[in-house]
Amino acid sequence: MQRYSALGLLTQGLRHHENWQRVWRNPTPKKHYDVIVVGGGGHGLATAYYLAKLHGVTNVAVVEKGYLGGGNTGRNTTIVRSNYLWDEAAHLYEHAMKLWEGLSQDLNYNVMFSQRGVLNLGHTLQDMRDIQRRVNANRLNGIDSEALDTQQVQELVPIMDCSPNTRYPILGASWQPRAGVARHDAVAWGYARAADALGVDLLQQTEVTDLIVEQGTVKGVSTARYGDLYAERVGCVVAGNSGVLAKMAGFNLPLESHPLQALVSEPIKPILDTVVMSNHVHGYVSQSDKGDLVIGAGIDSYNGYGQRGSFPTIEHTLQAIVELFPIFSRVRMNRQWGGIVDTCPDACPIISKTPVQNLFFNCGWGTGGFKATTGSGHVFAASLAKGEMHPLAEPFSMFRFHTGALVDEHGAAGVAH
Ligand code: FAD
Ligand code: PYC
Repeated sequence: MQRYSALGLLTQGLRHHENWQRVWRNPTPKKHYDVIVVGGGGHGLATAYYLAKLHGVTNVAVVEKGYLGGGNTGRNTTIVRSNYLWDEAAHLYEHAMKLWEGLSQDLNYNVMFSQRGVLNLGHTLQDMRDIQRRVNANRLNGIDSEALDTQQVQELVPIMDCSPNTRYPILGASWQPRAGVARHDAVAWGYARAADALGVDLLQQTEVTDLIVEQGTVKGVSTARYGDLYAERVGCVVAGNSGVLAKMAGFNLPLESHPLQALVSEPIKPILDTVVMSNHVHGYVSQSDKGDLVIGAGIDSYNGYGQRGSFPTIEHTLQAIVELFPIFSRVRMNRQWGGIVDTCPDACPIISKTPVQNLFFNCGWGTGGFKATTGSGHVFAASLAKGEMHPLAEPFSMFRFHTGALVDEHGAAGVAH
């Protein structure tokens, strides 16, 4: 497992600061772009980077209403894995995983991708049957995946209570050794810096207030800060705000926006060197390189845009985590926050053309899009450059909700919905 020295972390921190200052001053926007990407999260920034790097499309603006990476990209719990059930999803997430494996070198920026493995626990016979089914499907797709029994789980995580008398006895788990975590702000900064170096305009504090549509074709965006900006193609990558942008263009998306919460503890000595998730008990935990326990919950069941979340959800998660890890019962919480995730009925994304010509959407990643940042940006860039959807994106058209060709990944979503 990769670990980082204190000096390495400090250097990385200074580089973040340096990049923040460099990118912070917005360039003077052009009036006309080849592509405007709305949303400066990881997916939007990755899209801009691959457009410039792989397709030679450098006349690109990323228009972000806040600061780069300040949405879900900077709020997630950084779990990266590709153990999805259905071929369509498995291919897309495994494509992303392969890009993760070379990302620090590609960007010349350490995104601290650490392949420390992810366990998805099973607590009932039905959980174990679902795990076995998914592991088999993963292996048929060439994805590293194993089904472990209680004893094997205990060996991997000695501090977890695997005894049979607990409230949620652990019957086993799925295990993906190549899965892990990455540093989420470094991912945003790495892509931003590389896109900036290739000539992409990064326009922060610039909210898109309307989409300019004439005779069924998008012509550009109206912004609060710079007025109208025109483009040949517009790609919207705005996560929980996607429904709002779709409404501007005159159509609806089958998305719900829900708060999803996480928290970190005070930093403690290294104690957990893998990622433990339990969909059944609605909680998951890893330990960051700084030493904090990174803990996340299931989604809040109500719709909302408040980036906080409700107390009962996080209380339930902490009860479950303490049941699994009694040793954590006296660790203090440091920070708690929420993000707004955009969930689709089949727990899969939308990467798609829309009823408006030259307007594309990439959204619906819900609770699981951080791991897809690389692959999503890669296939969306190809789609925007060519005007045709990349083959890996095809199954995720918004029109699947008309045809019924859903890709139901609720079981692999990893987080309770
Ligand atoms: P964002 O990072 O949200 O970027 C969208 C951007 O669009 C924002 O910066 C926003 O300000 C901007 N925007 C919105 N409206 C406008 C507008 N009108 N004009 C201009 N800009 C606009 N996924 C995993 O794979 N693993 C995890 O462990 C994981 N944990 C999570 C934990 C939490 C608590 C949360 C909230 C999410 C988690 N996720 C996880 C999901 C993951 O964070 C998201 O799916 C992913 O980050 C989405 O990236 P994005 O770039 O599409 O969205
Ligand atoms: O999709 O693996 C995931 C995930 C973990 C935490 C939130 N989402």
